[in-house]
Order: sequence, then structure tokens, then C-alpha cells
Amino acid sequence: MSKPKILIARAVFPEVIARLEQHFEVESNQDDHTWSKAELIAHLQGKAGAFTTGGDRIDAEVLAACPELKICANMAVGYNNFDIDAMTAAGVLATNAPDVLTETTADFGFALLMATARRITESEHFLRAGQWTKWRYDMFAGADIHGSVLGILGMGRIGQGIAKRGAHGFGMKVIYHNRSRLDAALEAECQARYVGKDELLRTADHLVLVLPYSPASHHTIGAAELALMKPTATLVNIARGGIVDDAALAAALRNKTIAAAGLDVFEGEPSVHPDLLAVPNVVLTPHIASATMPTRLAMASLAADNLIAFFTGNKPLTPLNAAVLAIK
Ligand code: 8YV
Repeated sequence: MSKPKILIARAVFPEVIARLEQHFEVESNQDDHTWSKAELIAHLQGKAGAFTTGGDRIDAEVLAACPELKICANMAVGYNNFDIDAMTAAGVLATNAPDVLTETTADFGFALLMATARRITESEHFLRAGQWTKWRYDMFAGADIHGSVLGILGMGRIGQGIAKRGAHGFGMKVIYHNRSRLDAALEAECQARYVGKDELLRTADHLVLVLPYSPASHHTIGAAELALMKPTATLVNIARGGIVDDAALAAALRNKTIAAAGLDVFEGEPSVHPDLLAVPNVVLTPHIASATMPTRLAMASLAADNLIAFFTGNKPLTPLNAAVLAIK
């Protein structure tokens, strides 16, 4: 019997490709071309499965053009690149890659928070530019982490990881806002107190965004929300571009409405709003919060496990629209 055909839409670990080749006829984009939608559709022709990353958009147009497609396995916990309703309607299973990146991403969120509050990259640029000629009492004076109020917007697994690091490691007072409140045991574990969104914005010394992106969370942080924050506050976004209005944030940083920001994700990335590039009080990183080799391998392996399980008649590990499985 011939093997099912799958497409690996981006470059990935050779050992993951080798494993998939035991089960599938594999076409892979190992040269890591950036495909247009038309090119993605062309490469998906005749494929029953796709291994995707966060940049590969699977929507009604792609689904209509690829009728043989049965499953898309995302190598990402976020899945805003999938139109889940359209996939369900087309009978295409969607899977993501949760859990395996939680601690790595929480580590990075904390690293970005510390770099932002303590002005690490800004001061390094100053040093490299040969501007360091003497000590000064207020040179790159930033904001304390220890004992401060850590606000978290979006209290899923990664938000909880950041809360625990803050509360247990740095004695921070943790407050959070989320669509639903955590149960009492989880709140106690994270030493986190539930507050309304306005109180979160007004009270946090450091605010970390970890909520999923959807049309409902578009520009959750804009000019009005930034105006509520303390002028000494820092804002960190490791969630998704589009949750923050980047133009409004650049203006707030320029006008010192808030003190500083740390951004790993951007609206329209890999493009970055030119106004953000022009302000010094922002730490900018290229969407690397999950980027350690063991974690990236675990994410890719989970996506591969989902594809293999699906085609060998087993239950995929992390389905997003399990209803599709029920009607098969
Ligand atoms: C990925 C991410 O690096 O998992 C996610 O949701 O944002 C990142 O860990 C990226 O989406 C590539 O798939």
C-alpha cells in the first residue's frame, strides 16, 4: 500500500523528517522558502497531511483548493494561523503543540521582563557605541523586579509559569486578569490574585501579555489602556503581534506614558513598525520565546506524533477540533 503524502511547510530538524519518512511520502521545504498562499496551495496538491508553523495560514480558500487535505499539525501552541471553523467545516483536523514549550517560554518572558526593566540592551548599545566614559548616579537606572507588582494578562499555562517565577523567585506580588478565573488551588500555587482589567493596568509595575490572539483580542492594549498604566511601568508582549497596537505603543514609549517595553512579537512580523525601531526604551527580539533546541525539537516531534497517530488510526495527542474525528 502506498504511503500517504504529506507536506512539511518549513525547514525542520532532519531527524523529524527522517521519522516522518518512515510513515509518509514527504515533500519538505528544507530550503525554507517563504511561500505565498498560491505557492502553499500548489505544494499542498495531493497531500493528505501538512506539518505547519505559525506563519502558514490555513483558511477556507486553501481548504477549498486542497480537497485531499485531512490534517494540519501546527508546530506551535498558538493557532491563529488556522481558521478552525473552516477546517472543521471541511472535515480537516487541526492539532497544535502545547505544554512542551511552557517552561521555556516562561523563562524567556522573564528574561525579556528583566532586560526591559533593567535596560540591558539599551545600555549595551551605549557601551558598544563607545559612549561609556564615566560612572553616573542615574546612568541606566531602571525599575526593580523584586518586590514589585507583576501583572499578567492571560493566565494559561505560560502565564502561570511566569507568575510562579515572579512570586517564588523574586518575591513579586502577582495580579492577573483572564477570561476565566483560576481555581483556588492554582491561584494559591501561583500566589496570584484575580483583578479586573483596569485594576491590572493601573496597578502593575510590570505587565506581561500571554493571551491568545483572535479578532476579540486585537489591540487589547492601545492608547487608552497604555494611558491607564503607571509612567514607571514596563510592558512585555510574548503572546502575538496584533494584541498590542504597535503605533500607539511607540507613541507611549516616545512620550514616556510608560517607561519601557519588551516585545518578542509584532503586528505584521517579520516587519517591525518603524516607530518602534526609532525609540530607545524598547527591547526587540525576533519571536524567539520558545527557541531552545530541546524545546523546538519537542514541538516538532509533537507535530510529527500527531500526524503519525492520525494516519495509523490512533487518537492524535493534541487535537483542536476533535469533532472532526468523531465524524470519520
Ligand atoms: C513558535 C509560538 O516559534 O508556539 C507558538 O505559538 O509562537 C512559537 O513558539 C512559532 O509560532 C512557530 O511555529
